[in-house]
Amino acid sequence: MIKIAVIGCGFFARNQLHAWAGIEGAEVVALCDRNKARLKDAGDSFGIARRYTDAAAMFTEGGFDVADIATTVPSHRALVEMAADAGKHVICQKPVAPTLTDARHMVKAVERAGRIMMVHENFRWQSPVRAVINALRGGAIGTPFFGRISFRSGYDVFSGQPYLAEGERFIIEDLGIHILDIARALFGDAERITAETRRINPNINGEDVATMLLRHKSGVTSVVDCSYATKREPETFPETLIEIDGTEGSLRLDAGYHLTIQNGDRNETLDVSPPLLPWTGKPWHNIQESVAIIQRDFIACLRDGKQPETSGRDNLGTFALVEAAYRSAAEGRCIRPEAL
Ligand code: NAD
Ligand code: 89V
Repeated sequence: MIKIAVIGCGFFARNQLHAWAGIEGAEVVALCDRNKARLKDAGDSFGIARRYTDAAAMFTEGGFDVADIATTVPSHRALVEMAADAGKHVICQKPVAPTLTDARHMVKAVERAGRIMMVHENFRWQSPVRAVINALRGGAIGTPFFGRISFRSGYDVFSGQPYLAEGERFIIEDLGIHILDIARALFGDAERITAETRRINPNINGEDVATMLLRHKSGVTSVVDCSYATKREPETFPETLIEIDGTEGSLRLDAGYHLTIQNGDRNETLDVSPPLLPWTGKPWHNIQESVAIIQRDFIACLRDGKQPETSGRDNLGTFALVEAAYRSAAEGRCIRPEAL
C-alpha cells in the first residue's frame, strides 16, 4: 500500500481526496492544513485521523511515502523542499512555483533525493483531451501542421477561488498553463511564443484574456487562446476546444465533447464526454475525472519506477512558456522560452 499525506485541505483538495479514496493500492494516512476548520472538515469527511496544522511536524513524524501538495502557490517551494529533505515522493499542484528559478530548484531538490516528482497538471488527462491526443499520436490525420487550443468562458471562478481575483497575474498563470501544457502534449516543445493580454473584468487585478501564438520545434504553428470574459450561451466551462489540421485530414473537439475526425472518406463524430462519477458534478466533472486519472497514473508510475508524463522536469517546459508569455505581453515581442 502506498501511503499518502495530503497538504492543503481547501477548495480543490476535496477532489484529490475523493480520487485517492477510489484508487487501489493507495491510502491517505495523514492530512495537513494551517486552517483548523478546514483540516477538521476534511479529516471528518474522509475518515482520516492523523491531522497536522504544521507540515514540518508531519514530516518529522513520517509514516508515509508521498506528499500530495494541494496548497496555493506561495507555499509550494518550501513544502516540496521539505518533502525532498524527508525523502518523500511528491505531487505538487500547478502552478508549481511563483518563478521559473523556484521551479528549477524544486525539481533539482527532488531529483537529488532520488524521488519522483509529478506536477498535478491534469488537463492533458481529461478524457476528451486524451481522446484527441491518442487520435493524433495514432496518426489519424497524418502529420499536424496547425492547431488551435481554445478555452473561452464567462463562468464565475472567483466565488470558489477568491485568490484568483487578487493576484497581479491571472489567466495565463492559472488556466493558460493547462492549455499551454495541452499544446505541448500535442505538438511538443515550442521554440518561440508571442502573447497579447487584456483585463476586461474591472473587479480583478490580473489579465483575464490571453491570445498566444506558438511555433513548435516540430514545425507546428499553434494558437492558444483563453478568456474568462467571454459571455456566451451555451457556456462551455470547463471545456477545452481543439482543432488540428494534418497532412492527411483534420480533427475537432467541439463544444459538448464531440470529437470529429476527417481523413479521406472517413468522417466520424464520436461522443467523448467524461463520465459522471459518484462524487463528481457538472460542469466540473471533466476536471474532477482527470484528477482520478492522473493520480492513478502516478501510482502506476511509482510501481513501475517510471517518470510521470507531467514530471517536475517535464513541467519546467510548460512553466517556461507561462513566463515567456508574460514577458512577451509586457515587452511586445516574441520570446524563446529556452532563453529564460
Ligand atoms: P484554497 O485556498 O481553497 O486551499 C488551499 C489550502 O491550503 C488552504 O486551506 C490553506 O489553509 C492551506 N495552506 C496554505 N499554505 C499552507 C501551508 N504552508 N501548510 C498547510 N496548509 C497550507 O486553494 P485551492 O483553490 O484548493 O487551490 C489549491 C491549488 O490547487 C492551487 O495551486 C490551484 O492553482 C490548484 N488548482 C488546481 C486545479 C486543477 O485542475 N489542477 C483546479 C483548481 C485549483
Ligand atoms: O483548473 C484550474 O486550475 C482552475 C480553473 C479551472 C478555475 O481555472 O483554477
